[in-house]
Amino acid sequence: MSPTIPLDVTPEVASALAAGAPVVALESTIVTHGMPHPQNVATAREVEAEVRREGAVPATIAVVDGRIRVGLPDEVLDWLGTATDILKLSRADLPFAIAARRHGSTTVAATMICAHLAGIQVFATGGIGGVHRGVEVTLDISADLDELARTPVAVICAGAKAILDLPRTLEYLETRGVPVVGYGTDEFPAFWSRKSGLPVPMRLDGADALADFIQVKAALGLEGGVLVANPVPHDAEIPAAEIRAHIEAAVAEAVASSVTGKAVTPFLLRRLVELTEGRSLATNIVLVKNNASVAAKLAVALSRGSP
Ligand code: PSU
Ligand code: MN
Repeated sequence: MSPTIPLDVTPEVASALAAGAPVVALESTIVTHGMPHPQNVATAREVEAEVRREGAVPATIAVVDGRIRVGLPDEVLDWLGTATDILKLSRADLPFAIAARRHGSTTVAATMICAHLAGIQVFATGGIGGVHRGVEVTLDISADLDELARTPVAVICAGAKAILDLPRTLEYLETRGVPVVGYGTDEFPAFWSRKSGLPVPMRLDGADALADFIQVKAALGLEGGVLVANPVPHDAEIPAAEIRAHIEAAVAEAVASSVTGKAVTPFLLRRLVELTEGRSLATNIVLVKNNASVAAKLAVALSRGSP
């Protein structure tokens, strides 16, 4: 007998989904591995509030005691914010955490999988994982990219993190047939910076245009998600020229200290907060909230378009 999926959806999220009301999925790796305490928990709450402000229901996702939780009560979020035994889950280890009854935070890839299982179409994060610098040596390509190619969830982000090889990240997404949409921009944003120097393959302005695009893609029977690249607001950005040297220093340190695998992204984010004296964290917080707001507008537009 095959086991049933251990999926716990909060009553609020479940009734919104049943009514066709807008819901936005949120990830939890940003809480456990992406930001320091207490900003991690405070940001998660502000992001949820942003989703509500735009008229949608937030559904933060994590695995607790081997059960997928969609919608997290305050006390669980508080616990995640300081716990040290939380696995960083992607596609490969989501079933491990469930079978071994472990706790895990969900990355972009795992959040997409869980959101889709719950019936959620829209998800906001900070920046997706991508092709790492030095990929010729390490072959480090985030599983987020392949997930975008297979799971039908729209991911709103501020581009890919600028610690990555952005030209190769875009090439890989193109190869895998993932639509990368600039939201009100012609240029692919670089997480902390609004500009990367790289054009986006397509641009859409406004939530209704995004919703139309997603519905046409679904009607064509095309599998996979959509990556919506939404630049950080002007007043919060760190221009690329200012952060470049810090990124290069952090990447060199990671190589020198033999940091590999899942530890790479958390290491680089942490070092950048130190090297920028907190500025990169402040920018990260603003961009996640900005993505949550666009995601909620998109979820609202999609719910209007649904029969
Ligand atoms: N966005 C942020 N901070 C983060 C992440 C996204 O602002 O920490 C996380 C996401 O969970 C993403 C992960 O999936 O970083 C990428 O990890 P990796 O490079 O190991 O795939
Ligand atoms: Mn990796």
